[in-house]
Amino acid sequence: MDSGAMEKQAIAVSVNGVRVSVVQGDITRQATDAIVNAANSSLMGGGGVDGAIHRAGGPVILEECRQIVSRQGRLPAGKAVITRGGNLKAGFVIHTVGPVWRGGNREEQKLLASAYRESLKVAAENGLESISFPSISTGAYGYPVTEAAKVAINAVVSFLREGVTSIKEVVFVLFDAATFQSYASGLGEAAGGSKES
Ligand code: AR6
Repeated sequence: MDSGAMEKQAIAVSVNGVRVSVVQGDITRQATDAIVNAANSSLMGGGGVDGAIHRAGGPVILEECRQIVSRQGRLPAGKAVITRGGNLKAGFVIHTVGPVWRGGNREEQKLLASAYRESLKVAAENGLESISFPSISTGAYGYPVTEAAKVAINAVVSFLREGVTSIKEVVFVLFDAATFQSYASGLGEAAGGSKES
């Protein structure tokens, strides 16, 4: 079965000419120019979406992550770097690190928003046109999903409204139904852009 057929499509909106949509599915199967990895500061792989991306993309990703860490050290929360995508359909992986949830008063919101913004900045600096995001920090890192969805969508929408870049499409790819619902409602509420469907 084609991976597209397995995706549950919710809504798509247009923000400053950029299509922003929410689907339920497996981000490793996305054919956008880049997919974003919810990594940890070591960039050495892990569980969750990180493990899935390294498994699907193959050793080239880890090799490039090693080079990045040897050049610039561990990647702080809220920052992003780019590697090739190896065997993935996506040509590139943008690795970012979300905050660990510690109750909400430890700059979690700021760091989560920064993870989305910095990933978009890296995509634009590399002239990429399409990018897929997972739900950063809401798995192992424990960020409550409803709040994370709002932060994620607001960060993306405000970045896109600030100016035109190479980016033409942003897709949130959510693995499970509850996370998908949170992002679908979040996008419906937040984006004052024109609705496509
Ligand atoms: N496609 C899309 N989303 C996925 C996939 C997939 N293939 N697999 C899991 N998810 P998590 P975090 C969802 O834990 O909270 C890692 O070990 C998952 O259901 O992957 O940022 C890293 O190395 C959840 O909704 O990331 C770090 O140590 C979301 O992705 C740590 O976990 C994020 O869950 C990062 O934790």
